[in-house]
Amino acid sequence: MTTNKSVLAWIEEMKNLLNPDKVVWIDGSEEQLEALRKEACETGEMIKLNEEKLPGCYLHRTRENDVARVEDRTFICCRDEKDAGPTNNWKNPQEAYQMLFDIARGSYKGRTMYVIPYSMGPVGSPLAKIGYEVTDSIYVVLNMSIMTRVGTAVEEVLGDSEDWIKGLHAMCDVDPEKRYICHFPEDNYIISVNSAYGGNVLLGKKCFALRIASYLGKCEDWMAEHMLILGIENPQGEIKYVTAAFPSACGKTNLAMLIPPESYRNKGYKVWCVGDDIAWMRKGPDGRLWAINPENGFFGVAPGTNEKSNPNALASTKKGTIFTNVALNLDDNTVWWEGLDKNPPEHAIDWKGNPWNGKESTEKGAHPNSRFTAPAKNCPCISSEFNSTSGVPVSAIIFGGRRATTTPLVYQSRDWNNGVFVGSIMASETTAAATGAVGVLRHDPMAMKPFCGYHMGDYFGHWIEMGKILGDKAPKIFNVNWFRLDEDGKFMWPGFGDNFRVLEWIIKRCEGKADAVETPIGYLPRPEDINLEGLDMDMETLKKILTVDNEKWTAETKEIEEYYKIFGDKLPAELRAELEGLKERLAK
Ligand code: OXD
Ligand code: MN
Repeated sequence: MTTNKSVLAWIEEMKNLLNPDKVVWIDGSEEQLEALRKEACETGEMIKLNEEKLPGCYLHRTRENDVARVEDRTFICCRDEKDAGPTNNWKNPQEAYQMLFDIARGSYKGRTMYVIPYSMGPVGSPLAKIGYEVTDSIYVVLNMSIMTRVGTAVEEVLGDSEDWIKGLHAMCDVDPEKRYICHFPEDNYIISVNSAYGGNVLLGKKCFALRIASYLGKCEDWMAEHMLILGIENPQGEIKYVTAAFPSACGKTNLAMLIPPESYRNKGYKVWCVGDDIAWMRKGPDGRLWAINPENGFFGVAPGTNEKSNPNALASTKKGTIFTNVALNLDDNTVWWEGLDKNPPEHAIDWKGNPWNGKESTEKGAHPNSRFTAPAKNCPCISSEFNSTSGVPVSAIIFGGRRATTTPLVYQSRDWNNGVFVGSIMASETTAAATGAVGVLRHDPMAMKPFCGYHMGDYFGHWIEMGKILGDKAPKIFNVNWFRLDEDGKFMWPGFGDNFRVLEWIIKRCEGKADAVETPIGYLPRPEDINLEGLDMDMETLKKILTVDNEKWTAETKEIEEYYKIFGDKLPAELRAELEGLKERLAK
């Protein structure tokens, strides 16, 4: 336990507010965590899985009404409503504190208050930051212990500093009507009440590492982004790093752990995963942009994860993992989800806790947003730099989305500002990671719409600023789309491991070793610039997904023009100029 006065004062405040029977400080020791796992199994909060097949693994089920992030109940509580911007919900901070404290008051009665000191980023890294979360959920403690670095070592690094983030989580009655996920960027404060679903309650992740951190990044000249980080090793042993932003559930975890096609593997190419969801990036001493993954585990979507789509993620879940809302196979006390294999269990319990026969039932066994919380160190392709306190240098930034039409397989932006424009016009068909309709096209600039802790127009401005700070050392910016469909609704690009072929072109472009053609939207590879060795794909299809359709793009610019209106005068002039430039080039 710490002697830090600011921490102790806040914990005292929390004790008085929440009225717990007991306070337990999480020290990060295996003994303490093991005792908590046991306790959670005794109360039914978690189920211990087959120790031989899945050592140290557990299953947890949330309430049926508490299975995803709740964007409509997520608020940015800054003093001036204008600073939250058009893409965030806003509440007045004083009113929000009052409302949330009223909801949480006394709610730990009869319960334990767990105090979790945690570091986002390797403990002691100059790029890392520290938070405290109080919670009345053992599930949260155990998940935070996988997703972040927790315990006494973190408190030692913090010392007497007041530079830390407060996080209050109270399960209360898990009442969806009183569920709020609130952020106070000006106070470094997060409050989450009436939920027990990961994305809403593991406060280090989206709440701190993106919403609060994006605001800190703007104030302190760095970037907190919804991006994976991966390293690509060539046969000479040189590793180049890229970061990539995709909206939720667009295959970010798959790309982060990709296995190159056999022909590349035989030559000695490898991919190393540094992170699958969040990147914190800062200008390094050498002037380049350096990135760390602030997390320590993967909170991945289970359905669709299998031996073919992502063997590395699957391997990561084989020990020390907490599964949430997947099906329980009663025959051998293991787990199952849709898309794991073609052999669903007959004797099972579905994610709602009901008996389930996977061979006969038309209901799903696992919730579409069911998750695994797996330690990053389990991942067979985890980067040797994963724990590096200085991070990794970024050669390229990749944006992408799920677009059935219009957006080609890959293109390179003309320069940094044009790249910021490309990120700002990102749009994607929605998935199950958040509540709401699935399959609807929505704008999701830089995949940050649900995660930017301040005005998105100012956020674009911050990106433009970072370009000036980095100058000619700035990473090159690209856009990819793995999801083009043909007339029959079939994917035109194989995706998964074959995405490596596109990464190869991207790296070669960064090294000045690959050709491209200039088009109105940016630089595209010629079909022959993408290596199809060992892939059964015809040139005609590749040509189609490497073509810029002027008509569709002209329609797109009209759409962008409409969309940009929501930013009003906060839209940087540079982005307006980029849009005008694109319109002119398309008209030629
Ligand atoms: C996630 C998300 O959980 O983006 O990573 O929804
Ligand atoms: Mn995410």
